[in-house]
Amino acid sequence: MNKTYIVEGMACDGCVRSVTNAIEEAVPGATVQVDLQAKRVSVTGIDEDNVVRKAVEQAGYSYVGPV
Ligand SMILES: [Cu+2]
Repeated sequence: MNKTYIVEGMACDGCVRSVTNAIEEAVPGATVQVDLQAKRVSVTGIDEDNVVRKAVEQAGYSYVGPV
């Protein structure tokens, strides 16, 4: 399943990389795309929102929820 989440606290490309890496590590085979301006993180191949929430929070950002 492909889902898009709102994530707050990302300020630069480094943040984008951190969030992308955290989610891709937590969800094997997932592809992550981040729209920094829109605070949107799109994830392919995701079944569990909680996995994304944990990865985002552990990387130090604020998980708001699915769009
Ligand atoms: Cu940053």
